[in-house]
Amino acid sequence: MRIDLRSDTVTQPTPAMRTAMARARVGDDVFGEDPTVRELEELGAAMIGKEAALFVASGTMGNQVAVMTHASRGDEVIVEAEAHIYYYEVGALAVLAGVQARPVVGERGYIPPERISAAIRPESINFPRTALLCLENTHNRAGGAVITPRQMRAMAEVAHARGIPVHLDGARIFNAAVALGVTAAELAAPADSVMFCLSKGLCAPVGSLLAGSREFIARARKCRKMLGGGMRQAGILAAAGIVALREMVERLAEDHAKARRLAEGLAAIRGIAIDPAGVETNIVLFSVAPLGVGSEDFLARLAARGVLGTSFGEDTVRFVTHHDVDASQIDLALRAVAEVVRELGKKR
Ligand code: TLP
Repeated sequence: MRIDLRSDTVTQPTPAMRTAMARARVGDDVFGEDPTVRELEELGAAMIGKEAALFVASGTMGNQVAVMTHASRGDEVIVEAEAHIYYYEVGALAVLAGVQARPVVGERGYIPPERISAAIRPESINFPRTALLCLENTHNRAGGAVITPRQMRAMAEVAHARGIPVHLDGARIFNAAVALGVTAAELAAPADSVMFCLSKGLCAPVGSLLAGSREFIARARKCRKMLGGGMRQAGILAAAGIVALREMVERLAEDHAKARRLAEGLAAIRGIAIDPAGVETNIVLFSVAPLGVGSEDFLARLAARGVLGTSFGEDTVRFVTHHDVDASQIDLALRAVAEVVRELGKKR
């Protein structure tokens, strides 16, 4: 038995994707001649409500290309203190974009506007220029927390009022949209650029899109090329992305239902600390602190029973539900957790 709850990135491409990939018409995308990439970029731009989009190799590449396009070396970029772009991208803000991050602590991914306002640098010979505000929806380290359109607008407004553009890391923007019952375009409207992933809950094998104005995307295209992201006959990959956007968005609600089942099951196990009400999408965070073990130790015992998760801190574990685990496997995973808890109880 192997139940992989490490991430929605582990999803396999669907049979429809493999068929589309095999049949894709392709060309050299650096010459702008791949019709399937162009179709994906147009579809993605329309669905996210922006003028244009750019197919990139990964969410990380999309985020970093965005920062490089918005900001210059030595600029400062405001990020939520646990945002992926800052926490999980190997220091790329510093290394690739050459910017300095200004982390601001948020509440479940939402940064109260007055905290954003306070972090914006006034003009001074001593200060870097605040060049960009980065937001994340859903917020990964906040446990897939959803940020509403009203909150998105409130955060973007303070930046825009000071002439600062806004980038949205919308790796799981469709999870947020489905959970809220709004369109992804509505959520992305306050942002000047948005990155969203095809390779997470939407099950495409590879790729993300960066969207924005036509002028922004033209400049971003050069940054992508600089990073080695000009992918030639990328239509093979884009074909799966088109299926992801056309067929896989609405079903994200099923992943959310499975996460809820998982959260409620975990809440019923003594020794697991979780607030099921905090589970809004497909990410489930819980603490094993009451068991007196660290998350790595807990995960190793769980892996020995075929259930995989990731460590999200000393005693925090993350499970992510997705297309390739069904409700019965969620129940099996819960049984394995209960067994590990029993085993640890005996040890003490
Ligand atoms: N996140 C991965 C890990 O890196 C943690 C995961 O398993 O959740 N933005 C957000 C909000 C993300 O969660 C991720 C991936 C990315 C960007 C980067 O996407 P990739 O992995 O395609 O570079």
